[in-house]
Amino acid sequence: MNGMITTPKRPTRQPLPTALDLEKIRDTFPALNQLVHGRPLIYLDNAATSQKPYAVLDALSRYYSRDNANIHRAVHQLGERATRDYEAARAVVQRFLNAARPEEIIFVRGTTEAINLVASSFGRKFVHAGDEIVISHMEHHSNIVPWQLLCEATGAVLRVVPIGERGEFLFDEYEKLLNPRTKLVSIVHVSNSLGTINPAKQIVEAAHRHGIPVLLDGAQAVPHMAIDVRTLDCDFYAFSGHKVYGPTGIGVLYGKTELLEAMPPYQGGGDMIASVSFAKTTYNVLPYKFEAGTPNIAGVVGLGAALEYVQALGQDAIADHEARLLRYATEKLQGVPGLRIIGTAEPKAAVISFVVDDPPISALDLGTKLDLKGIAVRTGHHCCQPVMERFGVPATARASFALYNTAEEIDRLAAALEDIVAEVAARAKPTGPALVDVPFPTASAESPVAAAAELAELFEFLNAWDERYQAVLEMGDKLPPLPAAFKSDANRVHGCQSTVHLAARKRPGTADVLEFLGDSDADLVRGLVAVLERLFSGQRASEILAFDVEGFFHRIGLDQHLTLGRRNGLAAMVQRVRRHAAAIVGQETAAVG
Ligand code: 7TS
Repeated sequence: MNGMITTPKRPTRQPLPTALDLEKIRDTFPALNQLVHGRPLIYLDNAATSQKPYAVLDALSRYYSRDNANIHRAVHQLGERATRDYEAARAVVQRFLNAARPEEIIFVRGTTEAINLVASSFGRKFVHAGDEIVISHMEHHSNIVPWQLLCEATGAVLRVVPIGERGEFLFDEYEKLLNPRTKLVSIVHVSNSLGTINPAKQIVEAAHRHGIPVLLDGAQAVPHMAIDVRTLDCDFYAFSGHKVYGPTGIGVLYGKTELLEAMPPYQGGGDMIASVSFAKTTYNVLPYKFEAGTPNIAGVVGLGAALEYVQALGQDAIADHEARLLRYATEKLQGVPGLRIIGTAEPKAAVISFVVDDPPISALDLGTKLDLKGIAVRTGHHCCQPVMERFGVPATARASFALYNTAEEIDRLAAALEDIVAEVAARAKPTGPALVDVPFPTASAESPVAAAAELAELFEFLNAWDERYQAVLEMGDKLPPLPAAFKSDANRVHGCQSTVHLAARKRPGTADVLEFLGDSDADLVRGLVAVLERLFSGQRASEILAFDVEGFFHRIGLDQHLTLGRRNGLAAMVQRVRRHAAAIVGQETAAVG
């Protein structure tokens, strides 16, 4: 188990001049003070979600322990207090964004729901067949898929602004896409996968010259810079509370009054109506028209506390500190042999996506190895598959910084990466043998059940996840590399974040024995391939199909430690093996029948 709040405090060296008192600030974020795999946590996954200060935790606790009541309907004290705090938080958000009116602030679950609200409501009213919606190539999936759904429903067309080599927004290409059919522009303010800060004001101005409204996805902008929706003059602005030190499950859609007034309700229910009869229902005024049902009251109160916390520290001081962190980290990471940063546009927020090309180390392995050193980064496609495809990589590792990160943490990240690169380079493998030499693995035991019992014995002997992880890696290390001829498209297993190939055959001279070989560019996945080979290769197809493989992974505790993406990848490999087994069983049945 990971240690919770057990470490003596790590000194917070501040070699970068900063107006923030980092030592004091870090004390107000309890989650930062813990051991992970026996090392002090270095949390660099802030673009996914940030940690929470006591100011937010206390506000949540105060609401639930003292003021908990439903809002807008109670005549009693608690209801009045809850309503007052909820609406006070709306005023905090209004000031935070410099919106003209509190009614322009709609509370939603997060950025994703804010964009879906606009796609659904604005889309229903204003978008028709042949119309166009403009997004960019660097959008998060939550600013792609809602528009694709709208296009499918209406016959509208999605147009995509390309991005350049450095991950920059190609403004000229954007302007070329604007035309009388364009009904909305929806662009990310700061990219979560590249860090690019887009020229939001100019994007809005160009669209407005054509009378086109603009939505800005501010999920990654709000934590890093002061936002003024009136200076930007955007029509909609969306952000999530949890990325700006607030609670999960709460976010904001800002919209200009005249647009929100013109849009139909998003969801029907309590609080969003003026009157209901079976003949006709009339809707409540803004913002309640868009806030059906009991909202996330505690979340709203917590979000208000988070934004006040950020403003009290000073958004300029935070931006300045993060800019120094970004410069320092960029310099340090560029010094790691074989490491390549993806996304080098100017200006950029404190987000660094990177890959290691030489020796090739998959993003998944980088993330897993860093985790074992107590360093939390994100790996994968970051919900930006088109960005990965644009840069020709399956995934990146991403370090994303927050106001509480320090230069010392960056030193430790760089040192950890150097160690990982050196360790992998030291055991670089020769290229695979010629095809004719390849021995398909024979059965490791009498049956899959017997093989599983042997594996379970090994894993049950190892208690901690890092020991089991090492055992899986060692098994992967012993896998012979897959010959290039087997790395065909047909053998590629899709659904994994890393590149995985699996080649199978019926063993010559047998009726129903399946043998297979696999490989992956990620050490952990290669280990999982080795586990599957030990379990199944050389076994009878019918026994493979009868074996409860999910139950086995649960029993040895692997499934709890794999992320959803990795579990999906493992499931895809298992499915491929089962498909080959089913094909053999099918042939057998066909032959018999
Ligand atoms: N837009 C951007 C630019 C984002 O980065 C994210 C979340 C979203 C929208 C969706 O926000 P949600 O709060 O509604 O989920 N980005 C990430 C990330 O980079 N890693 O995990 C979540």
